[in-house]
Amino acid sequence: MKTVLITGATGDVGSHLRRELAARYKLRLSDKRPLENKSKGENFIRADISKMSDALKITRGVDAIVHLGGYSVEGPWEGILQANIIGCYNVFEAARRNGVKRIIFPTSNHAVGFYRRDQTIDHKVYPKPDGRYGVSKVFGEALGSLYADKYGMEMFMVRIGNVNPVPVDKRRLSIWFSPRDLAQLVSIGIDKPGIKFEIVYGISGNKRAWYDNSNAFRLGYKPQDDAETYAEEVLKKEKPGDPTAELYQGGIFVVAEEVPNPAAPRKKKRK
Ligand code: 15L
Repeated sequence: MKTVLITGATGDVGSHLRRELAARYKLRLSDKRPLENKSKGENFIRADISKMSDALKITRGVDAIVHLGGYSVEGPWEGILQANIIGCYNVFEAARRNGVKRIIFPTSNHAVGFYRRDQTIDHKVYPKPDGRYGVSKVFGEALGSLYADKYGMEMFMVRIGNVNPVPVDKRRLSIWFSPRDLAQLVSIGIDKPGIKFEIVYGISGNKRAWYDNSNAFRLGYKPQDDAETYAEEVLKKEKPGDPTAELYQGGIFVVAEEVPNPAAPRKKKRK
């Protein structure tokens, strides 16, 4: 059984993956935050990937890395710089030094969020990030490309839409990614032989998708879910949104200045 490191394991996507992949791999979980609901037998290492020493420690001796750790929404530059630029570099570089070849990097729909919703885009389009967070994901994709070409590492980039048990609004009907489809695509990233550098879209088989996900299908991905099942219910509840945001695939990220990260430690108010 392969040993797989999941960074950012306490987050939303990490928690779904922990559950879905537990029987398939020996998981090593890590995060900056403590793992509160640790089940018996789970192997957790608390680590801050903005420190190279921590990145070296957690990546030692694994067969593959699913690098979820980092800032997961639009936010202030300093946080994104530490977690998504320095942290991502540290994890990729630590993997190289420890001889770990395979990395699954969950990039984001926000790496291409400034494409319009009336466009269908594939894995070859030029990035169009919709904020600082999107830029940090493009950085991860570029670093993955460098490490694949220069060091022969195997990089599987998943531009994730929105992972949720059910789609939550109209925009997410296009980019919804069910937990079991997420697990299937990540497993392809871990197990498929011969990967060099691939970009795929992390979405279910959604009827309203604005991605041409043929690269994922070519690699064997067969989504089991389609957000359309929930469309009627979701659209009934939908309220009109910001008209500019509605034009673009990235939604409110294209207009947001700072969306606070609910996972970040709260600043104390000054008296
Ligand atoms: C993302 O990349 C975020 O990590 C997630 O929190 C959602 O905001 C998602 O995109 C989305 O666009 O719905």
